[in-house]
Amino acid sequence: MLFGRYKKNPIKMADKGVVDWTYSTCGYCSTGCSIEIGTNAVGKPVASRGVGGADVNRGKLCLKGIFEYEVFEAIGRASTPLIRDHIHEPYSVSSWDPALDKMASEIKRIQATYGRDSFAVVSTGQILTEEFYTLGKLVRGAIGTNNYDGNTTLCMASAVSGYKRSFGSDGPPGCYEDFEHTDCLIAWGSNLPEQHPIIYWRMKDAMEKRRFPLIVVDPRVTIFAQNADIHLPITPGTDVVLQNALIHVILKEGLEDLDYINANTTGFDELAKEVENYDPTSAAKLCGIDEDTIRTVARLYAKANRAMSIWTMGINQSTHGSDGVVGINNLNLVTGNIGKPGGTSLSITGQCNAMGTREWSSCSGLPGYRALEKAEDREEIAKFWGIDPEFFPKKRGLTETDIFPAIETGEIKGLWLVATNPMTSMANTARIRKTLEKLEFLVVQDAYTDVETSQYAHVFLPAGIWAEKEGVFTNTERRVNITRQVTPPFEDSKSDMQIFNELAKRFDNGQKIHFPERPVDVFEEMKTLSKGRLCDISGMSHDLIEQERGIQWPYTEEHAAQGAKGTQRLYTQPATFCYANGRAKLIPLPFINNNEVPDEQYPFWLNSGRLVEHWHTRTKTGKIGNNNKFSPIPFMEMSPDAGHELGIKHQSYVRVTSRRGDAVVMVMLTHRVPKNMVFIPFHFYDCVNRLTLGLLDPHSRQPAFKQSAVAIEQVDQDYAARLSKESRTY
Ligand SMILES: Nc1nc2c(c(=O)[nH]1)N[C@H]1C(S)=C(S)[C@@H](COP(=O)(O)OP(=O)(O)OC[C@H]3O[C@@H](n4cnc5c(=O)[nH]c(N)nc54)[C@H](O)[C@@H]3O)O[C@H]1N2
Ligand SMILES: Nc1nc2c(c(=O)[nH]1)N[C@H]1C(S)=C(S)[C@@H](COP(=O)(O)OP(=O)(O)OC[C@H]3O[C@@H](n4cnc5c(=O)[nH]c(N)nc54)[C@H](O)[C@@H]3O)O[C@H]1N2
Ligand code: SF4
Ligand SMILES: [Mo]
Repeated sequence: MLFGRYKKNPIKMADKGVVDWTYSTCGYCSTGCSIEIGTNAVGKPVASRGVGGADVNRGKLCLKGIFEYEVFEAIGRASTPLIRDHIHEPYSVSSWDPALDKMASEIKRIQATYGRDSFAVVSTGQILTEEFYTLGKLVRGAIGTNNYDGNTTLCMASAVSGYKRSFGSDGPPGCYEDFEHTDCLIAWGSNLPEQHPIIYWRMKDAMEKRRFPLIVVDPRVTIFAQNADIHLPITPGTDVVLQNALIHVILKEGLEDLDYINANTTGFDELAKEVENYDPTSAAKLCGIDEDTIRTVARLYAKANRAMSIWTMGINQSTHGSDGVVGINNLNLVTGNIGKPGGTSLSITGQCNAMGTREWSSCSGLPGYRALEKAEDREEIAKFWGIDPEFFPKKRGLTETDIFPAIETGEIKGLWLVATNPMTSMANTARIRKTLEKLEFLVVQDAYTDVETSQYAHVFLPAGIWAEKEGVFTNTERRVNITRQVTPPFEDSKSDMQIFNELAKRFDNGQKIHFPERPVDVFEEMKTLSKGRLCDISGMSHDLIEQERGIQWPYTEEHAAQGAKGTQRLYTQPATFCYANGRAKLIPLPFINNNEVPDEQYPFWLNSGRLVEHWHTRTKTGKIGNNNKFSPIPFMEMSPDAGHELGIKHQSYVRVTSRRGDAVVMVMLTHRVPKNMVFIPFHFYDCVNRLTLGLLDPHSRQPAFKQSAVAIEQVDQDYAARLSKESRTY
């Protein structure tokens, strides 16, 4: 194909020899782009392209999707099971049966010696929904430990908790199409252009057609903030103060939607009483946004015909994460902006299938948004699986962030990690290292052997990745989309579902419960269990999903019979919230400042997050040249003014210290951060999470990854350069 100046050096697209394209859904972020993977004559994946007719991305992909076909055969792919008795010995190569036998017998030994809950399981937001459902069946129904959670506690837990508190259930009510209808958008703690580039493109596209004001709340001057009409550089961890102050102004000026409030909510008087305390003059001192701007934004939002809020980790990863979500919901309920086109409260999800785990993994309960706390839910699922309901615990067990401390105290002795890498992604990794070393038995199930946690495992199980398997993901807007198998699992690795099924056979209940082998049969079970639930998928099928390029739940059999599209929005009718009285709750949010804040000894805020080119702990993007080349080593954003005061030069190395540990990084002087803040991407091993404190939110148990205090000192440049090179695992 030829582009550009035909006669002068035309740009020629490389002919990759694609003979076949297979439909899939991108396996990185929760945007949920439809993607096709091209394979050559010998079946090797050689290209990716966006799917034109897909509503989400309309042919586009970001740079992770474009190079995603390279993840299959990247350096470090795990090819065979590995076992050893002690973590200081080298691994031996194993075949599957001995590895799974060892795993089952160690789980049984630990449970028999220390009790059922002494073996814990931590999973992910990155396997297929059919795999999540199967893992839940195995853990809840056969292994029977209550200490089972996912890395979503590091990610979406506050959104889940906030939705449940406000609306009576999890489930994002809005969709991307809301950008087309809104008259005002506030984005809270979200770096959309880098972290969800295609959602950002949808927003920009809507804005070009019909200009609406954009307000970005972020202590950093991100690209998003630069493109905003109003940027609110909030003092870290104080979003709740700003939310209360906005509602204060709205109520003082009579801008609330009283009809909506009266028909759809409870708790208005209590909320009104609490926000009395947050007049803009006092609030400005706490949240760092001046009082006039608070008033301007409150008026803009409340007077807009339709106003919406989106948010991501700047809200969720905070000691007030769950409150921050409730605060956004309060703001939308008070202004009558839920369930309307362009009027919504939309959490932007993180991982490709963080929604799938919320709906189907049973981590926090039982499948299909059922709760362990409800006897009828326990009975229904036990009957469906063919086991005794008494096998289930009667309330939820520990979250990931409580499982690690329970290993420290000796309550938990064994752990199984499925597709997550806490040695790099949890706060205070020195503590995590000691914790992992303390385990009697650790299993790591990952697609790459060089994942840092494998240093501490007794059994390593190699898993197939993303489009080596078939099944569905749910994206940010509740859209279920399908991944077809492009290529078989790498060498002797197995799909996660095959691994779960094989392990199930080794447990008594596992023999009683039916574990279908084909993803499509698992999907049929989920459909049956979803009937009448909020996340009803009973009208869907794998084929219909591919044909429609994704379908938004709820999608019932009646929807399918009528040939209807999926459901774009929840709570569109009056009083249809999930509390028994159909009303949403307005909840007062008193603010207590419990963060670690900068002081004389540690004078900088440490903020952390992500970059467009990298995915999390870099097991994937660290090996893809066209991603890794943009930031191959750890670096830190620092303001030129702070650099000048400390005599620190652009691109020199510094040592950053906190009360937990230290890290050496290269400095990028930039006005993206204020003078009293530094920002370090969390993608690198032995880097920012050596420093973070990770205080927990009381409702969601999500860590405040974005608020710690650090000091910065000069280091010997040659020594630091050597250290930095050595820290590059690939
Ligand atoms: N390229 C790429 N894309 C990704 C990912 C990735 O690793 N790489 N990961 C995916 C996942 S799992 C997730 S969860 C999402 C995360 O997506 P985002 O949350 O958008 O990304 P982050 O960079 O973690 O944080 C967003 C912003 O929060 C700001 N922030 C810090 N403290 C505060 C605060 O107190 N208040 C407010 N209002 N803002 C604050 C930070 O300055 C930062 O700019 O991205 C998803 N998309
Ligand atoms: N400081 C700081 N820390 C943070 C954050 C932050 O903003 N700041 N963000 C937090 C957030 S939001 C998140 S979501 C977490 C993410 O933290 P992690 O979940 O630990 O990060 P990943 O690198 O995505 O780990 C996923 C692992 O699964 C493997 N994998 C991928 N696909 C498959 C598969 O199909 N099967 C199997 N078995 N394995 C697979 C990958 O190789 C990788 O090792 O990090 C958290 N940590
Ligand atoms: S925006 Fe997200 S889903 Fe879309 S191609 Fe990029 S990483 Fe994949
Ligand atoms: Mo996340």
